[in-house]
Amino acid sequence: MKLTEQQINYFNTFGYLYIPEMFTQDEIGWITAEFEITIQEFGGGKNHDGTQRTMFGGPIEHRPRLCTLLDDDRIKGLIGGVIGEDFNYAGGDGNYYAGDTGWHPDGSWGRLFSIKVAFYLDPLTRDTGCLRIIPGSQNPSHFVRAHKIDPNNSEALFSVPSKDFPTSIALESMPGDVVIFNHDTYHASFGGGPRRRMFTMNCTRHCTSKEDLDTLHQYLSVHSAGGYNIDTGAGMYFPTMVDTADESRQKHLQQIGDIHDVMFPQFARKTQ
Ligand SMILES: O=C(O)CCC(=O)C(=O)O
Repeated sequence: MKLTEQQINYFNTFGYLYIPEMFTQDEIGWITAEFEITIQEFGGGKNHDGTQRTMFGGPIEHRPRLCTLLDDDRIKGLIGGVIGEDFNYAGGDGNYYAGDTGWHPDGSWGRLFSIKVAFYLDPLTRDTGCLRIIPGSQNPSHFVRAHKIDPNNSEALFSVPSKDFPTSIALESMPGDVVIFNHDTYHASFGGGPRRRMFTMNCTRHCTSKEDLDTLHQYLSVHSAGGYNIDTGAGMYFPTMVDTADESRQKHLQQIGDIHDVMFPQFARKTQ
């Protein structure tokens, strides 16, 4: 998949891009089945009782077939189209969500540094927990950021419920659709049920400048296996992702894998 100039403009302007039906029903069928096995066997899903979110790291990294999402030309074209074909894969989270997720960005880097690709595995509407976005809020000059407005206080500030925060949009979605957004873009979900299934892939730019490398270190001090004090047994990534990687996938694992080993030597990959 190659993004059009208009899609790239859209992403850069509004901070997200929604691709309907990126995966066929057959494909999302196996993706969902693999996700279920993973969250049940690895991610704490067996204990999910719907009162709070169940979340685990590296959702695509535990099973060989899910790892291949990182080899998929559509996914690589989507991510590569916005942050460059040499992007770094940076893990992600798998979830059974329960209830609302308030408004938040995942970062405040002030520039396009990292993105999230989100897969929602159930049909979702504006009343049942679909992703909401404040378009343009990744931009430091956007009114939310410039005036330090917390959209979660919308009711108190404007007598408008948070879920209807002015200018926000509700991205109703079907399984197979995919959303990519800048980590700096404000997003939320309202009205979801007790077992809303969703997983993400995070990626950063490949870094060469000192500024970007400094940012990558800050990023990994929080958003990484080591940052969460988790020993994957293979450094930044869970072993299946690394063990089944061909040369092409390896390019997306190299930079962060190497830096993670230095930052978290207690979890570093063992050299043969
Ligand atoms: O679907 C949601 O609840 C929003 C997802 C989210 O907040 C996130 O991935 O950071």
